[in-house]
Amino acid sequence: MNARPRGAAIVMAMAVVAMAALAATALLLSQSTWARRLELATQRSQAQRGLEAGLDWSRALLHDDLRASQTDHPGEPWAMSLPPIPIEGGELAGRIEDQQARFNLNNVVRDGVVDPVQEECLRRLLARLGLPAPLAASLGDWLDADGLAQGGAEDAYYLAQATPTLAANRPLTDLAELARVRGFEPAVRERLRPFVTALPRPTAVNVNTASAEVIEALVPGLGPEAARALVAARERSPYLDRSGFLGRLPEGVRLAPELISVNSEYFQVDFSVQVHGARVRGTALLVRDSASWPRVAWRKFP
Ligand SMILES: [Ca+2]
Ligand SMILES: [Ca+2]
Repeated sequence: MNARPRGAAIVMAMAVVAMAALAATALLLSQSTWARRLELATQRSQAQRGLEAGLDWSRALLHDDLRASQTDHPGEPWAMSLPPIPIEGGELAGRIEDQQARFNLNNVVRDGVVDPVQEECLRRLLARLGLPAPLAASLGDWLDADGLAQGGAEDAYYLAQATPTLAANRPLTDLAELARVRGFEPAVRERLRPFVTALPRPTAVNVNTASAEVIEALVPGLGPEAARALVAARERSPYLDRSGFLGRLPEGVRLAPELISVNSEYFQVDFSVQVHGARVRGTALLVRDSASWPRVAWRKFP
């Protein structure tokens, strides 16, 4: 063999070796990426199981609470935030929040028709929060069954928008739906969020958990100072029944008893779980309407 072909053969052999080395490196890399992905997926599914455990824990806690007490107030075990607790490879944290501490926006319409008493409560809440009064009529038209604009907006308005849509003419399924209602700009929704909820049926406000703002909205002529006094009074001992609360209203102030309760059926649970590099969050609405195990009305789990 002369020198030239031999040299070429050596170069060729070196190239083959180099390519093989490159291929092996690429394979190793893709294997390690794959292994990492698999590890993350495993951690994620562990974290999801953690969320399920959190939900079961909440249901058990609420179930036990119903057997132990006729009232629901912030001093009860369900109301304490769960500090991060260790689980295998990570931690679980969360809390349960009474949704009847808030004004249920779906109360504004009952059986397809605006309920003037509830609409008035919403107007007072809007005024208390410094938000425009016409929002109440906007919501009323969005929720009521008819297509007749009564101070708010119906299909004609929603069809004329950049993204045409129709008025829902039914209860809100979720607070996020407010974004579609006339006037409920992001800043408005942000201001309202801590005080309102959207529950699947009409509900009373639990005066043992509601904020002073929500209580003030319920009671015509109450005012902020008296509302704060009613909240302060329950901190010493919760209201045991409606008349316990009604009896503390200032002279001359009246409230329809059916607007309030001292216990609750709707609770929202929020959990976050971290397992090594994976973190997941979940939210669910629980209904506890009898001595049976609380039901899940909806859940947003990954
Ligand atoms: Ca209770
Ligand atoms: Ca309507």
